[in-house]
Amino acid sequence: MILLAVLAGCCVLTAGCGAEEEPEPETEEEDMTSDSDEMIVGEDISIEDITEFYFTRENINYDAYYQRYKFYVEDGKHMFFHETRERKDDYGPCTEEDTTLIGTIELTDDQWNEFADLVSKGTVKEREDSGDSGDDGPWLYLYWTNDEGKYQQFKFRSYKTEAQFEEFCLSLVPEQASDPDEGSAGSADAAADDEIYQQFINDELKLDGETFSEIFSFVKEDFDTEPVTFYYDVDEDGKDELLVSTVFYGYNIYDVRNGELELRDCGDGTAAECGVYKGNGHVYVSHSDFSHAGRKMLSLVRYDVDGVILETIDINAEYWDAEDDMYDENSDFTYNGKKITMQEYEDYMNSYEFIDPDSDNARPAP
Ligand SMILES: [Ca+2]
Ligand SMILES: [Ca+2]
Repeated sequence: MILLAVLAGCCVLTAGCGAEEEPEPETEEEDMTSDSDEMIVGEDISIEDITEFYFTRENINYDAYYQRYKFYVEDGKHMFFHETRERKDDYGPCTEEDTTLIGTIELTDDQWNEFADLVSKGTVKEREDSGDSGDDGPWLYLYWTNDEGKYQQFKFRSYKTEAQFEEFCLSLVPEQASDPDEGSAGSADAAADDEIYQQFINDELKLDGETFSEIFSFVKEDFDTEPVTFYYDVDEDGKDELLVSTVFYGYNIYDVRNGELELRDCGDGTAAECGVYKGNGHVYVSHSDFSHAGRKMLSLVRYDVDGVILETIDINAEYWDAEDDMYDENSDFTYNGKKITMQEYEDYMNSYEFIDPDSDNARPAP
């Protein structure tokens, strides 16, 4: 299936620049290109002269990761290389031993042209010893025939293009790395998945020896209500997963993998209620705590179809001393551990939409 482990540093930044992106209209392009020390790809530098392009994103802090994409020309062929390293729950830097996914593919002309479109109108300037800015990049370098070994530091024409570039790279990885028959069998697969979910709901299929009614009997006993079931495509592969709302602990999310029903994720007590959010161009499974005093914690993970975590985002507010149990400008706000302002916190929170049975593309499960 898709997106075998491509990591997600991407989104850390995609989200990060999401906030910056909007206020920067077209004028930004003009600003960048007016600098005489910069050369414009596709104008000053011919696409045919590109020999290599490196995209690297790295986090050496907690939950360390490393993501590299490389486009290059070899023996007249257009090639794409990708490498993902992950050190979950640990500090970096990641090394070769942490590699979770790596591969090289030959690109079609269409794919290479898409790459060319994405880098065109980007700029190249003399390399600086950038030093460590402490963020996760990306660091971008374009090598071309007359770069003199120094005019290689690349910048996309806009943040939006940079985000599109990462999306494009992600799309290149899965198709080659896994499940080649995904596309053609898509809708038949989806119907087969639905049938399995339906059997489960009807108590005709057990999971780990328990029927649906047995698993969710506590909802009726504890909360005197029925679990609500609905379908939503949580891992963005075009096939829906089954979501069962258990009230206080949020959703149990079920997936079908290789024809077998699996529990993808679920709540972990009221301090880690499970939900689904849409935002930042993706769908995320959340664990949140909005119900206890002194904090609002939201942790988002993005899964691929195999249940591999591609990205995590933590957005937290803490205000332990607040007498009215409300945050204010002086509370502690963080995004992936980095301090942010209250305004930034609210902007992030507002950019994610909680998914429930009434959301767009949610489908009732009878
Ligand atoms: Ca899906
Ligand atoms: Ca699925």
